[in-house]
Amino acid sequence: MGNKVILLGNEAIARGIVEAGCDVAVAYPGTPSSEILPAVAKFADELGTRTAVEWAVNEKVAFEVAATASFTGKRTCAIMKQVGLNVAADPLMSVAHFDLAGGFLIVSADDPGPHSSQTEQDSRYFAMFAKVPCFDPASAQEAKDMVFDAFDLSEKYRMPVMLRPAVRVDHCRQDVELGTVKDLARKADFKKDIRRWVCLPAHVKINHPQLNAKLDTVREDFETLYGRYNFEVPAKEKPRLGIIAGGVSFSIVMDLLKEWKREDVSVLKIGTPHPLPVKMVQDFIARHDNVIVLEETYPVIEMQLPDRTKLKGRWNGFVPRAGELLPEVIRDLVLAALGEPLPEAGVSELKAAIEEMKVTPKPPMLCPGCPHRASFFAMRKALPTGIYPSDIGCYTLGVNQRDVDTTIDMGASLTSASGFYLAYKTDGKDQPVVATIGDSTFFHMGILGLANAVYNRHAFVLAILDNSITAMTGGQSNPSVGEKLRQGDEGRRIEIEPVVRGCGVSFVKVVEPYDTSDSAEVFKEAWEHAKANREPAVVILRHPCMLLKQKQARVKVRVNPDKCIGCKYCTNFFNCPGLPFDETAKKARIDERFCVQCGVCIQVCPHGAIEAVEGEEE
Ligand SMILES: Cc1ncc(C[n+]2csc(CCOP(=O)(O)OP(=O)(O)O)c2C)c(N)n1
Repeated sequence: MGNKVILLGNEAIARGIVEAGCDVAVAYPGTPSSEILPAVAKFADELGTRTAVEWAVNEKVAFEVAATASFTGKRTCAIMKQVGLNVAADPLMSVAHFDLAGGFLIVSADDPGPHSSQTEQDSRYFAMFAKVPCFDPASAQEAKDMVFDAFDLSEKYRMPVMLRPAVRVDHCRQDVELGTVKDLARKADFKKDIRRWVCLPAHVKINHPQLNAKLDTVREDFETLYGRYNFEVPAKEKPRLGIIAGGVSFSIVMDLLKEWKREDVSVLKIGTPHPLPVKMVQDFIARHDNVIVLEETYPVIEMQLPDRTKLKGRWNGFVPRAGELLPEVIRDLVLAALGEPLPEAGVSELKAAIEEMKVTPKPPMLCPGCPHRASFFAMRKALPTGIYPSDIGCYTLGVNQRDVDTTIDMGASLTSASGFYLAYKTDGKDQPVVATIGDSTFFHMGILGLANAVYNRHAFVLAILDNSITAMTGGQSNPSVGEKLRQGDEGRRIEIEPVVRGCGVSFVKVVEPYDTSDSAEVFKEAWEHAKANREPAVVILRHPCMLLKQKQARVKVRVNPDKCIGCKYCTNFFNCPGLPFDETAKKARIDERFCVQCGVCIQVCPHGAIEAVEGEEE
């Protein structure tokens, strides 16, 4: 039937964005949303649309660029992960009040669990907070369909609309129906109107009640016109349980009921959790004595109900208040609600299969040959009594070798360095502090912290770990790379050094992190400069990410067993997968499976036990 292909959930969303006639798509990467924008560019290239596709420097910028483009009457979207919406919260709150012209879609991907985020927050809460409608897909196909409806709804009520896919939808694979591009043939036509586009308090006084009225009408629409997303799957027998399920929990519940061949459970699917179709939900509750609510991760559906007395959910703690609703969690909750014992089958089989595979779980680590490892090593060698505030990127994994003392959110390495500086300064103490930040994160939010530190004369060292890529999220471009996504588009590279100098920093040195002795000397010099001049000193450690697969000199190494005393210095302070500690021999060894022959570890061993193998240097 039709033209179906297997797509990743994020690709399905991207395909929906292109087919729906979106003219401007802007994003900042972040798992689990990162695949959406590159797929928008790919489909736009394939389908020959005019869509502008851009990585922005951060989510606030992405949001404002896309939102403003919609003021011209075009369809636009801003894409981010859930914590990205925190960064874009300011424009979200005000643009919600606007009477928009073109459809404006916000895609905010959630990470229940969390798998790769610093919080487990629920973007639907933000939709409630900002008073914007929200769609919550249960599958890849539904996510694609919802993109169309979200754009239509946004244009019907001239307000932003959110799509919040959770990680299991983003990263599932499903056969998805492909369609053609909706040719809207719109021309940008910005109609000046300060009442509409300037968020003065006087205008908000009019716009806020209007926003409330819009929301009431959207709620009515969700009660009546969106039966494809909000519907009941009634029990064939007298129901012993009613389940209200949002997002991907619905798909899991349906799979379980099918597997169990249960006919005594009714399910109410809610695909539009905000504003909640309250009457529909209340009617379902009234017809069931025993009701549970399954939604990730906050009780958003529950909160919007005036009477929760009958509900078993996250609000009253029946459903755990945190964590992903995995199939085994939902299974246990449904059986507990039915008062039935847990069957052993399913999940224990899964556990047995995992055990059979003999997978040894390993914590995430920096890759072998990662330049960040060498940078950290040098920094610590130079300033062993330092405090090391860090940031969000691959380098957060420096926590394994104790080179990361704090992380808060993107850009906080610098501001935390300022905080430490001020705290110690009030005691009259010169405490060495080295902040570490990557190139993408520097442009995302770091520049502001640097300007603040220069202005206020905060003495610390800033190490910019420039691997010329946004590695953590899969290798996207950023201003220090300068590449764009659509074929034929040209970006422009921004060099970090002039930006740093432009912020007023006088000590700026670029070093090769693989040469740890040289960079350690520069770190010492930088700290002396920062202390003497009461200003941040910047060391840029530049070496391409190993994943960029650039050709580099290779040095074959070995551990000389006569010199290795088994002190574990290399394991504790370098922590390379290619250099494990052999607990039987009580000595370090080279694991050829992982070693990339970067040769940096030769500089690490205080006893000179790691040696280049003669004649093997390239
Ligand atoms: C507000 C926010 N947006 C996006 C992310 C996802 N994210 C994690 S690290 C990172 C950037 C990493 O790039 P960079 O700083 O260059 O360091 P690298 O990983 O290349 O070492 C991003 C975008 C996030 N955690 N928080």
